[in-house]
Amino acid sequence: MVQLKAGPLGEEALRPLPEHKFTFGLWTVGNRGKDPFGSEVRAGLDPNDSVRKLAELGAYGISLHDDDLVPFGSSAQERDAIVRRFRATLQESGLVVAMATTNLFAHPVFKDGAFTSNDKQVRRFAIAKVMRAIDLGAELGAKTYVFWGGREGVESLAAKKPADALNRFREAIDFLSEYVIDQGYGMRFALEPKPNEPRGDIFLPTVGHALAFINTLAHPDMVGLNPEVAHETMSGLSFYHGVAQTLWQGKLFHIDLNGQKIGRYDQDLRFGSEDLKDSFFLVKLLEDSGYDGPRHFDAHAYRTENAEGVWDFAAGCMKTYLILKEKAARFDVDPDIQEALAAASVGELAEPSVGAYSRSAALTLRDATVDADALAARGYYNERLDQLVMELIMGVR
Ligand SMILES: [Mn+2]
Repeated sequence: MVQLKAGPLGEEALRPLPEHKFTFGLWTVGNRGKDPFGSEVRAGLDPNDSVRKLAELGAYGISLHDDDLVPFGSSAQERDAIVRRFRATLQESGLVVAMATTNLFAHPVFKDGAFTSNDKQVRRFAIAKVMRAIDLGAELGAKTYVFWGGREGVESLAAKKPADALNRFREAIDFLSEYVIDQGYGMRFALEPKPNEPRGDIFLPTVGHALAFINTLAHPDMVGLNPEVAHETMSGLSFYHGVAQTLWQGKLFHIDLNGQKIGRYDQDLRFGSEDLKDSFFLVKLLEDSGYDGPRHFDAHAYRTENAEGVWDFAAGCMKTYLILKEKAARFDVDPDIQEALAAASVGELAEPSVGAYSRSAALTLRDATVDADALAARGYYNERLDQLVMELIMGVR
């Protein structure tokens, strides 16, 4: 076996630091283990305690829904007192609020949707709630505002005309874009696709649907994506490919990292705990791409865990990311892997196929004789390449 220059995966390289930009939703470490079949198994956490503990573990920041910090229905006075105390905790701990979002799914008023409820009064209430939540996010310094349309969907296909729903979704995003511009907040929006759960079918179900939707908006430059491992994986899609295309289109504004088995309910498992190979290439992609946004974990501890297990979960998300980051660096210096990449002609895909159009180039190409059988005879050595990747991930090289 080749001995690589890169050192062992020492504790130093695997210690999370603010510069790694790891962030957690308040709702993630605050998850109390409730599921459709059982009640809470853990006590609730004070958001101020969560901030202090995450700072201790080496996180960079947190994210929140409006209601995670300020309970639904709080008075203006209560809100201000809560926010004042929270800002003081952030300042003491050094954590930032990297992203904010709105809870448009928990209250029964949103049972038919928020931006796409058939009831116009509900739609207006939802947009107003988002404006107040954007104000809160701006006050706390959030630069990215996420839209996850959890209730924007149907069980009965007869219940909503999809084109009307998409028009109302677009109307809401366009209106809120103007609000952010008008207030001078300098925030960007990130849409978070999901195929189903809690609705039977949700609008903008995948990265592809959401990217196409952005092109129809009044301020497409302000709007990108917040893709999530679990959501694309639920659809049976490669999250790595989804994120790669999002980056290619300049639309990776934020990312939700977690773990998920294909075809299951939304599991929100610890990052890297399921598809290790897709997670490895995801981390390599993020690190190679120059993406400098938060590495945001939207997941929660198993329902088996007590309060202690929650912090094992949080530390595990960050440690796995850093291990995969180290392994991604080894990928680039492993001579056997580099040789296998060359044998697979990976670099050749970066070369233009035909170059710029000219009539003479086109006719020469069209009329040239090609020995397709000779081309077909070559191998691409993908077996050799993939085995080496697996050996790298499994820790034997
Ligand atoms: Mn999410």
